[in-house]
Amino acid sequence: MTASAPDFKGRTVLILGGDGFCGWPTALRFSSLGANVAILDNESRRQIDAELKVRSLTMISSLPERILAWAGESGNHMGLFRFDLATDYPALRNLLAELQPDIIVHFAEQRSAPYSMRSSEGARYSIDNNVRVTHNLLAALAETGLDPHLIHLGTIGVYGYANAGLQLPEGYLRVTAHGPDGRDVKKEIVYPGKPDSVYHLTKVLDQQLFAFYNQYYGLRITDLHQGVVWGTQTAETRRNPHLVNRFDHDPIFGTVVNRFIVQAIDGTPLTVYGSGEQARAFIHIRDMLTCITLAAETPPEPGERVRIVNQYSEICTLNALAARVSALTGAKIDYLKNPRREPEDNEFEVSRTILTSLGFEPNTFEDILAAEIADITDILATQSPDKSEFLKPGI
Ligand code: NAD
Ligand code: USQ
Repeated sequence: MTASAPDFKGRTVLILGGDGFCGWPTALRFSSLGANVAILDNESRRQIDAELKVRSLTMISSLPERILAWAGESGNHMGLFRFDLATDYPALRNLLAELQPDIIVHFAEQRSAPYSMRSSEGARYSIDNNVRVTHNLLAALAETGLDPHLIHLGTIGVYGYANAGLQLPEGYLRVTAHGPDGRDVKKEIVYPGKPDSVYHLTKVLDQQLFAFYNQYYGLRITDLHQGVVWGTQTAETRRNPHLVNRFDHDPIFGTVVNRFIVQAIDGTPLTVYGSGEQARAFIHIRDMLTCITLAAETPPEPGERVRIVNQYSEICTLNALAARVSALTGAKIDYLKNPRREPEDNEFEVSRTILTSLGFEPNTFEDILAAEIADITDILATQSPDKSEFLKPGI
């Protein structure tokens, strides 16, 4: 945390994907810190919920209701724009030219690895949507000549999870290249992507797009390589039932910590995939907000290469995580055949120099898991009308 609360008064912040799990609380946070906030979302995620016949366990209000409730609570009016970033380039270009944002936070992608791997349709949609959204945005910034700070939510999964004893750097790798003519050249390259899903592949492709538009057009970009997000409520989403954040628990969009918490509350066993020795990086949603505002306060200098920042609070294995949840709740643990193709006993060391140097102090499971379980128990008691919707075992 920084010593004093950041101040974004007078700054215009555009949140792409501002109806989502990460985007909605981020929009509220920037608004509460004084920024003029606009949300752009095509509500595709709500449509995917309907397609998959799943829903957030919290009763999320419609986007206009959310915006209205926030105006009532805070007196701050957020702009709302609803169109598809992948297919409506003119609308995007015109909106940017009109708003002239100082900061753009880009969350607007299909973010589920299982969704991208469940069918060729899921894979094609993930590539088509994510790559086109990112490229349309970059092309529109180049065309309009605007110079906002673009903050993208990327993923630690771009590095792959089997890093064979190497501590993962923040985006760039120093290498000595052995040329075919026998000469050695030292250089820094973007860490070679090793995605485990088509979704993660889209983030690897995003990295190349960012590198090109940064080098050619001088766009100022921060790419946050984020771990698995958990938790749900933030200081702002608690202020009114219409502001509640989404809580995904299904096997496609529910991330593992939130699934384990709901399983424990529901009295069903925790579903550990495979050996459970997979190590992952995790971050609570409130820490995510701290990191995004820290990044927003410290934009790259003009001419600086894409700033790649590893964003997580803690690394642990799924077994360690399940043991913690079980110790707090008495939940049993089930080991299921792993539905994913992923390394199951990876060493995983990831540097986090930049955020630490900016003053980020992470919350760990030790610090906040028990309180989060209690909190989610309370939220679900009031927010989840149909308890039978709770986790079904399986993938
Ligand atoms: P989410 O699915 O809840 O939200 C994404 C939002 O983007 C949705 O509201 C969706 O409607 C919107 N969107 C998607 N395509 C769009 C398009 N073409 N035009 C306009 N809007 C569009 O996902 P999330 O969990 O909030 O994740 C947000 C971002 O953060 C993603 O890019 C994801 O890769 C990244 N991230 C998430 C996590 C996590 O654990 N949730 C971890 C690391 C990184
Ligand atoms: N897992 C289980 N049991 C479950 C669900 C998942 O053991 O019930 C395991 C998975 O096999 C995997 C790990 O938990 O090993 C994480 O899975 P997840 O579904 O929680 O998260 P993941 O697919 O990695 O994706 C999430 C977000 C994605 C983001 C990524 C960050 O959905 O948008 O990019 O976390 S990272 O993992 O660092 O790449």
